[in-house]
Amino acid sequence: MSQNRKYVIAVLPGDGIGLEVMPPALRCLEAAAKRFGFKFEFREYPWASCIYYQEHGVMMPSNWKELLKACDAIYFGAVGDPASVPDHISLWGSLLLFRREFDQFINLRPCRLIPGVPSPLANRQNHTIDFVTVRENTEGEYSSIGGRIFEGTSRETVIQNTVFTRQGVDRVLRYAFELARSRPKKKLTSATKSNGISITMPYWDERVEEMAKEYPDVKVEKYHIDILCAHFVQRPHTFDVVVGSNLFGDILSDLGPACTGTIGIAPSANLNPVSSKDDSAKEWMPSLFEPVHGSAPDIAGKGIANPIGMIWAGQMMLEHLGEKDAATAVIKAIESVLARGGTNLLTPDMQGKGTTQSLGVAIEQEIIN
Ligand code: GGG
Repeated sequence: MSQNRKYVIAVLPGDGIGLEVMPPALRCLEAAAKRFGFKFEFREYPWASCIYYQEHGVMMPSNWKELLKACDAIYFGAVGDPASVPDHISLWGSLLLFRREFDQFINLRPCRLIPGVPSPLANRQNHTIDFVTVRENTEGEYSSIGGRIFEGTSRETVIQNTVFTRQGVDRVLRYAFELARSRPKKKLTSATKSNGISITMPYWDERVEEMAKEYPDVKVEKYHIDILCAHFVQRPHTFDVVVGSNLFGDILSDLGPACTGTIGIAPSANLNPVSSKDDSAKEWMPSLFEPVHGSAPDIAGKGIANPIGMIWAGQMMLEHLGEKDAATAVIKAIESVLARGGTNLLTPDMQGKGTTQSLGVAIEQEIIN
């Protein structure tokens, strides 16, 4: 491993609690870099935020792509301030644009029951809950294709299409099958709704069945999204890799962490797994790491947001950059601080009275030691 490892990271804190959870997370990453002998250059930008929009009338400067492509990865906080900018404008002007333009077609969202996190599944503390949601991240229900006609009349009609392409469906399924194959349980659950959504979802199921033939070692099951949500609540310990369309994956990856305690600790990696800086034949497209949670305007400014989702997303970024030892140290630090816990350290989403600052410092100290 090179002695002079340095990573350039685009830091986009965004809005609301994104601005609050980013500083402690950056300190944790700095601590990991120092301990494991590499360096970060953090390039922090105020755009991809509603604050920027209010001043400039757009979410980002025109050279945003160039600035981000100059980086090894993007570290993103949260976006949205519905009081000033409609959510679909802020999201499509930043996060969803990044996913699409950088072809980050995999959205990986791990979910674990971690000792110390108060969970509504307290009676399942003896079970290991450890699964990953693989969300299709560039098409599906998140298409911008559609429109309104007869606006303002009694015939007002609104249409939005769902788009499943063979390439789009197959590449997310391939990734999920490979991931399932690499894990001890070797199990893949596919989220569908092919009984009601009669064109796109049967196609999704067909592609799952077709690909399953190549993975005889992976146990495959499919559930309609409604009953799958019920199973997430009642028997989350039975899941391993769960693959879903853009919308279904989004819903499941909030539900999972909520069942195990709090969405405040959940991380997310938006990956372009085929782009590489070393392959000049391909266009470089950076991957993006963010907490699953949004900007949470209801608690923004109070200093009580849980910084763990942001820190854990940083841990996924370390893995992605190839800094495995540093990534292990960060996840261990999160686990040991949570296990030690205590009302004064845990943030209110974990039924404590702690602050973003104190929980962040505790994890940073644990990484240093
Ligand atoms: N931490 C990322 C963030 O701000 N998420 C807000 C959100 O609503 N995201 C929607 C999505 O992931 O599709």
